[in-house]
Amino acid sequence: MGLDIAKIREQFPVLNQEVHGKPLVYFDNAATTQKPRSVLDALTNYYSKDNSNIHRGAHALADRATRYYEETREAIMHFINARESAEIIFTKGTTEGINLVASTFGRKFIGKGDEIIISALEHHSNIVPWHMLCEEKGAVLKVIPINEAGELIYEEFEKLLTPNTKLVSIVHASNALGSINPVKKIIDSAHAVGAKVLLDGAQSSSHLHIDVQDLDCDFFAFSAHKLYGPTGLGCLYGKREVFESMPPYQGGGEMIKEVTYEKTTYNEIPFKFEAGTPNIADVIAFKSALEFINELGKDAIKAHEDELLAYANELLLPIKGFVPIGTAKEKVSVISFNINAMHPYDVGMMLDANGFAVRTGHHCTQPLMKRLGIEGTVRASFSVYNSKSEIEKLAESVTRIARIKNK
Ligand code: C6P
Repeated sequence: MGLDIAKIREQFPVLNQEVHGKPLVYFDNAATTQKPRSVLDALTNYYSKDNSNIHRGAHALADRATRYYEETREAIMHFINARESAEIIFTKGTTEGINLVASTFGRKFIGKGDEIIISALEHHSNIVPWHMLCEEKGAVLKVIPINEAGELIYEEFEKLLTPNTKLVSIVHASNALGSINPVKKIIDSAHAVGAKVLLDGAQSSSHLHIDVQDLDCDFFAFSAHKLYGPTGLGCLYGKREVFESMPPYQGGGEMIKEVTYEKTTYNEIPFKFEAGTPNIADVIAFKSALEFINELGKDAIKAHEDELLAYANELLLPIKGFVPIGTAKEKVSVISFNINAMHPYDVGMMLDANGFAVRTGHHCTQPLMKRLGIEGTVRASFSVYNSKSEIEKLAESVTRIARIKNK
């Protein structure tokens, strides 16, 4: 049996509003998802009952807050099937996770003439940290090309691999086009030349079943806010032996074992990478977001989102003037498009006037837009609380907007 979408929507107070006099249709889920009541309640509960610093105080509140905080780490371990919770580090988001790897693993293990491979589908947060590292170290950044459908060309990836490849850092699912990359094959081939692999899971974590042991990736970075959780929070998974081989990220409280004026010895993982008072409330509330997902079931969520994507394709593709951007065979529930030669921003404004929240522009993937020869796209991205009737409304609006230019 399918999910009861009306019932699910009741859990998201923000969805129940009008925008410009029209019911809100929230199709900007790839940017951030809305939060269920349980997450909002968890935040309020924490601040009204448990607020305390963690891992430090010997009092009841500190003890409770620490327990709840570490329970989220355990929940994430199960969510991505890590071997142990010590392999989960809390960050600000995917961006910080990737920067952490660049600053620690990168600084220690990547040197002059070494190679890092990314793909043509990357978000800026999986390009810029490597530019910064390459500039500092004299390393080389290589880019796996894509075909016209927005699919990575696997054969070209194999040609880029050399004994100098130290890291392959690749997006699991593209935020701009939705393409899902063949990451398992990529990981196996990268390991065969001794390279480590980082997966940018910002988009895949919300749509696909993630099993880091099965994937065998060395790092997996993702953001809580794209998984119905709070903003400003993310996770970086890393294999224990890889994390242990890396120097710390930031220095400060909590990440130390002992400090003298002469010397610091560092704490065990994961604490070695979590300097300072962390984002306690949001970590605790994130557990409620994971429970929300687990209760519905990842498979049921994916089935619903796949159905929405198929329905959107069915209704939108025949519209005269509708230009799909990114037609990969394997996609998460993201549909990027342009209408005739209209500027995506203008289309976005017209959709906004009709109550639709979509993203327009380059989606923080400027090199990808350049590769596709466009300035940007309009992106509608679907989530578990979206309905087929919302897709029908989108198709009606797109038809009306396309007529402006087709007259
Ligand atoms: N993409 C989008 O609208 P942060 O901002 O750190 O939570 O996530 C960065 C990030 C990294 N990789 C991918 C594939 C992403 O999609 C994102 C965030 C949002 O597409 C905001 S730019």
